[in-house]
Amino acid sequence: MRRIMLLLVCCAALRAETGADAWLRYTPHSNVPATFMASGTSPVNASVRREWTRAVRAMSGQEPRLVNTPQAGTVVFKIDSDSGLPADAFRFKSESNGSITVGAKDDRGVLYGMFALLRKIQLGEAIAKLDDQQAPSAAIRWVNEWDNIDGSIERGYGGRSIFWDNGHARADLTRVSEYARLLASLGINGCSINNVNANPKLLSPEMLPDVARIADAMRPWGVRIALSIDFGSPMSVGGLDTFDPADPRVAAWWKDRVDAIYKAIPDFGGFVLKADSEGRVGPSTYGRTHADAANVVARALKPHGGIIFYRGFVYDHHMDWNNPKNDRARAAYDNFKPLDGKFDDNVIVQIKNGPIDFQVREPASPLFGALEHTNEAIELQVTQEYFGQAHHTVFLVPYWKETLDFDMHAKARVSTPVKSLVKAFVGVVNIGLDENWTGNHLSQANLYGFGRLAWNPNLTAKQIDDEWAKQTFGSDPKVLDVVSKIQLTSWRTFENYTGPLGLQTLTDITGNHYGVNVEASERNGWGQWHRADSQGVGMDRTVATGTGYTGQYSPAVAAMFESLATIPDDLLLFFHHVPYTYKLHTGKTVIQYIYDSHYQGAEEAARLGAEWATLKGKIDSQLYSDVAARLEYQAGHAIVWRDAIVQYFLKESGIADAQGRAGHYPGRMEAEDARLTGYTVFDVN
Ligand code: GCW
Repeated sequence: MRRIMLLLVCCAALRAETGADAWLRYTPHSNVPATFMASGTSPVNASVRREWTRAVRAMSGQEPRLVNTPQAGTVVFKIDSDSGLPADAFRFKSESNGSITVGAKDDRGVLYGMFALLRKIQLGEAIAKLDDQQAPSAAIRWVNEWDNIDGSIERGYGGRSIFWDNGHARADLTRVSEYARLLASLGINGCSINNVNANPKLLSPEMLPDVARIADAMRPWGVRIALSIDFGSPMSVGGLDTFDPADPRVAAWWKDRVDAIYKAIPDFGGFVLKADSEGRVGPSTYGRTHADAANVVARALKPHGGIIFYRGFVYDHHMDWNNPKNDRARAAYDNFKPLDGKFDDNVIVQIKNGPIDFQVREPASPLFGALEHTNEAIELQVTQEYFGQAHHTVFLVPYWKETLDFDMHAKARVSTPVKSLVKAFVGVVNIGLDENWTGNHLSQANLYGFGRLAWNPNLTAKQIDDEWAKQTFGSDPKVLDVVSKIQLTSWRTFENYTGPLGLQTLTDITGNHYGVNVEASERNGWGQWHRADSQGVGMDRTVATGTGYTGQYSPAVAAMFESLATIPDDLLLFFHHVPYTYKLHTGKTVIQYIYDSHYQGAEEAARLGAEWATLKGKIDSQLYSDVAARLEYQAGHAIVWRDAIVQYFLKESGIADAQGRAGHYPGRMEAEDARLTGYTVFDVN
């Protein structure tokens, strides 16, 4: 028996790494507890027993034994409703008889405690003397998936939907359960399963069995499901002649629909609503407010304990770019600040990290500091829409940390970093059917990092990367060193070649948001303007001479952004319009910085690949080659970005690059210089 087990462990180690296991690889470890106790009949309790068994088997090659009396080395999973712990929290305790108790108030807390203990073992941390308690920083930790019911995903780069195909829930929902398991390992407790650009059909009675099947697949992992809704549904699927939130028939329709959902799915989480934004209908059709819209739905959910996330991402995408006072960055605050205090208590306003739209660098949204009597969630984008999609490697945790740690000075004399103001975390993930979920294996770190920050935003980017890398790649220090160098520098590298100094991502704004397209972010209604002309560059968002956006921050923050003397260089052009010859705090001119950062960025992108190449033979070959190919591509694409942006600013400014690089393209041949040889002409019929 023992020999067979060892053989199994060896086979597991030799199996190619598809990435499907992500950070739950459970590689062999010593001192894995051999016995355990776990009771309870809920689906979550059953997951605890199953997962523990699976993990111990894989890590030790032994079958763990369920016992009735704790002994030395027994792990006791215990639900104790009188533990005094908050929901989802857990406690580890090494007992005098040598057993370890993983205790919590509810089954989900035990599940999270179990994953935390497994993480400790995977990280090689000692588990002999435990006395530790962990509670999540925010009670609500959700992911949003922008999946359409035809199986496509808006801004998804890891394959087609795991949830939907051809208008229905997939026949086989195994991947959904596996995804819920990954989410549970991070403590994520909710998942909305369809695009925020919502298909109203999902609320129709015919679709309810499909939705309920998905809920069944996620429930054993403590993940409640939610739906994105379309505000016009009372009319489009309900057959009413209105969707006016003030109309009692509309309120009754929402109540009926919600009651029906809870009948089929008693632990349903709630809704996500994108209204009056990017062509979605909303309360403005009837001259009503966002609070009216949110509350009519919230009141239907309230008796069932459901919540509604109302997206703060509301702006006019037909804004006149000719008017220098127009500014998309102002939109969230202008729309929601006047409604502060008017939302019901089961409404959460879901706010993107920055005021525009997941650009390469943005300041924290002023709305975080401005809403004092409204529940707030931070929305972070895990899927790399503006970050090279699955083709470029960008570890986003350092960016998110900057926002979460940014002090909004919302209260006098007390520090109020964003992480202290939000009640909920939402990550837009958009994983897909690709075996490794995210397309780029290294992008799994972003999902991991989102979940860890939602649980504990005080973790550092380095801690998160270390944890992820060890669980994903094992403990070889050389491998860990390389992975950490790549991940921790990748955001700055990407920024350097796609939009430094707060220019935002200079990409194809009106299309796929992927390649370089400087001009696309100008002279259209979408509002991601950088205002570059022959004299200077940057959006003047000051109160003194610009759009007044800085005035949306508390006085201390506003003053810092308003003044050229105190604005951080990294955000200069987000807040100010300056001549190209303007000198940064470092003394370098803006134009020279634009040149230098792009050359540096492209060089660094090439270095990522060179670093990775040193891992050949040290990690699984399939994983190695897949990432190597992506990094090689990234290095090439970074040159394309560099040359296009540098050329654009050289032409606009007419100022030469002090280092003589801009405008010269060694190794490049112009199309008109090309000559064709060695061909024959023949007629095509
Ligand atoms: O950035 C934009 C995306 C849209 C998305 C929208 C949103 C789902 O390009 O694809 O729509 O944000 O967040 O609602």
